[in-house]
Amino acid sequence: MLGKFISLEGGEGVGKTTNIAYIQSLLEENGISVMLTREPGGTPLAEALRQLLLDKNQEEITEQAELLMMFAARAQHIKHVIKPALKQGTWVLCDRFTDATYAYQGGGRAMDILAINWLENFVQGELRPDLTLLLDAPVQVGMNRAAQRGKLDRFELEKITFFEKVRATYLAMAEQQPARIKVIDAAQNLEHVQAKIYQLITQFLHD
Ligand code: T5A
Repeated sequence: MLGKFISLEGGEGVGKTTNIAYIQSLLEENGISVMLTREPGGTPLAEALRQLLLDKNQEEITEQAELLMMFAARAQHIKHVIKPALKQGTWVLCDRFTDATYAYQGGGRAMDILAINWLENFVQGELRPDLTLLLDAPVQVGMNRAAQRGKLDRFELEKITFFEKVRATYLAMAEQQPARIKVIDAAQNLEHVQAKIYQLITQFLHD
């Protein structure tokens, strides 16, 4: 049996990292073997690309280079980590995946969606998440939480309007693909957020 592929999405500071371990524990309580990973990243080369992508103290990265680096990291991640795990029956829980490219590069940077779509098919073939949990909160809520955590990375220095476009793109995708993308109100306290996650994961396990 192939493992299932679950991704976690949302804007800056909405709580993806905080909640991923909770989802892992819910799945493990049901006897499922789970691997946690993240994008960009997940392999040594992809993590090196992540460093370059998040580092604000370097030459300006063109939009095209940024998009290609995201997919270069993803190609490594899929071949060396995600597909082998799914093949073994391990479930993959990924902090961001290609929806982030549509939201940040497609929405935030207004890059050509057809180019993103072509790269998605080229790099992933048929691979898509089986379930995506979209943590959604007003931009300022997430930015305040991210700021409390300390130093801001290259993306977190973007203007509010950029993140408004990211959020709107995520919500539009959720509306277009309601069977896969489930929206969670992440402005609520952690207890509420995790109660909703519990409900969605339980439902997914019984479908
Ligand atoms: N990117 C990524 C692209 O542009 N294109 C792509 O294709 C991909 C894959 C990656 C960056 O790369 C971009 C997007 C990103 O800018 P990242 O580290 O994955 O960076 O993403 P970030 O959003 O920067 O991750 P963060 O760690 O900032 O946000 P999280 O993980 O969503 O938030 P988390 O869990 O660290 O929580 C932030 C703070 O809020 C508190 C937590 O305790 C923490 O202090 N918190 C709450 N407080 C109150 N109530 C709640 N419900 C809370 N939930 C969390």
